[in-house]
Order: sequence, then structure tokens, then C-alpha cells
Amino acid sequence: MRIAVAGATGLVGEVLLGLLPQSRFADAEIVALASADSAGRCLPYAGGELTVSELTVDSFKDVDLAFFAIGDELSQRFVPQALDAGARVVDKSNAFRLKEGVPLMVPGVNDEALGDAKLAANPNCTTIGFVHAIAPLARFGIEEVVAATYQAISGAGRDAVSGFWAQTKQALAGEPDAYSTAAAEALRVVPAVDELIGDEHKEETKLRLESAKILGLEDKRIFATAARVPVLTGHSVAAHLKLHDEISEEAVRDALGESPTLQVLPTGETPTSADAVKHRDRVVVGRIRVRPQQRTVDLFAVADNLHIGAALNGLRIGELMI
Ligand code: 2RA
Repeated sequence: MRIAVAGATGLVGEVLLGLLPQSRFADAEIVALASADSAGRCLPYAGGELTVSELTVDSFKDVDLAFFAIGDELSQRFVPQALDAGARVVDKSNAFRLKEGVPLMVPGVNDEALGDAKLAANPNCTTIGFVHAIAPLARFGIEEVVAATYQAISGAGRDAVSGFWAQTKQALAGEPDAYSTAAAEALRVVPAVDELIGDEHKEETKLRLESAKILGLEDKRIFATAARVPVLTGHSVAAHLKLHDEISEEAVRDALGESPTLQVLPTGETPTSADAVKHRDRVVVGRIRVRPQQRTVDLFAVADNLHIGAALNGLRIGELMI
């Protein structure tokens, strides 16, 4: 089997290359693809090395499965080429997520949505953690969800991480420039992730529309505020759910506890973004508060935005596809 990784030099590509040798695709031949600037670079792979090739229209000859972890425009251009060449494709960009007929997959939550699709979309990293955390409560009928996110810098990519360190050094040195632009994220909380359209930032729109598609909810019943926080890896979300059916504390805890993709902390233990990195293949949930009279549940969930929130989710989609 031949597997292509487009965006092999990015943060998500790097994690995917770390996961592939331990996956069902351990024996596959890997084609590492990136922009012309990175062509010829050597990347560590399974104790050896891979040489990066330039991503071109001819990159997908004899490729069985292609993972894309590149930007929207590049995905729009190259995903059709990969499909035409006969590959199955898992795309991490925003290009196809809401397209009708393209399943938006969170394995463990909506596996049945895949069917025999040749192209599947990998949701936004914030959506994946959130959906894992609230999906077990769908059995009680989710009437409304209010979510506040606390998103790590690595969600915005390698350049954002470098920028964060540079700004942090400036801020610690007392240089005012670190605080001079709206984009500065060092040592502060910025509730503005991605472009503002109307009264909603794009990140909030993604969380609303993607979660609605995956869980079959009405998107108008999902309210989100997304913030960037000075954390390197580990997206967090505080969610308040209004449920339709009668609930008890025990029934809610049982439902969450039955999910194989959740690590539910006992009462009194607090999930932090560090737990996300410790349990990279699960979403860690805690601070569970159930109000049976009001039929509401509050919870706090943390997820490694590069592993379960991105590369691992993509890999699991690929494993379902082949
Ligand atoms: C972020 N979820 O954290 C977005 C995109 N990966 O920036």
C-alpha cells in the first residue's frame, strides 16, 4: 500500500508521521509531500528517514490513501487530483467539511456516516474534542449547548508557535510591541480566533456548523465563544448543555463513562490542558455538574489538538476507509 501525507512538514503532518508506523498502515510505503521550499528535506520516520517531495498534480500516482494537512486553497486544488488518480482522501482543511455528500468524521462518534465515501473530511481540532465530550449525552436529546473554548497556540500552526515564543520574549522583556497588535497572543487571553464575520469569529462558526453536521443537531442551538490562550498544546472547552429528557447524575456519568474515547475524571479531580497531552488518544472530561431539575449538564473537556484533535482522528478515518 502507498500512502501520501500532504503537509508532511507541518505540525499535524509531523504527528501523523509519528503515528503511522504504529498503525494498521505500518507496512505501507509513505510519500511525504510539502511545498517546493521543503522538497529534499529529510524527516524522521519509523527509525529511518523520508525525503520530502514537492506536492504537484502528479504526486498521487498509485497512491491508495492520501492524508491532507494543508491549507484550504491547496486542498481545493490538489484533493480532486488525488481522487482522480484513484486515491481515497482524508482532508483536514476547511475546504470540504460542510459540502453535502462529504462525510465529516469523528471515528467513535459517527462511523456510520462514512459509507463508501472516497473523500472524508477531518473536522476542526476544536470541534473534535467538543463532539467527543458531548456525543454520549445525545441520547438524552440535546436542546441547546453553550460552549466557551480555550485554544492552544499550536492549533494555529508552526508559524504561530514561533510567533508566540518571539512575542513572549518581548513581553517578558517589557517591550510594548508585544501588545501592540490584535494578533499578539503572548501572555493573554484573546477571544478572537480567526476572522470576524458579522458577530461571529470563523472558529465559532466552524464549531457550530461542524458539530451540528456530525451530531445531527440544529446549528442555531449551539452557541460558542472561542478564545486563544497562552498554552502550547491542548484545547479546552467548557460546555453547558440543556437536555430534553429527564436525567440523573448517575445516568449522565454512566453515559459519559461508557464512551471508549473519553477519560472521565472522578469528582474532585480537575482536567487541565496538561491532561490532554498526557492522554493524547482520548478526550479528558471533568468538572461534571448535573442539575436534574433544570435538565442541564456542565462539563469541562480537554483534548490534544494535534493528536486526537487532528492527526489521530485523520488516521482513524483512514483506517475506517481502507
Ligand atoms: C485553531 N482550531 O486552533 C483552529 C485551527 N486548527 O487555530
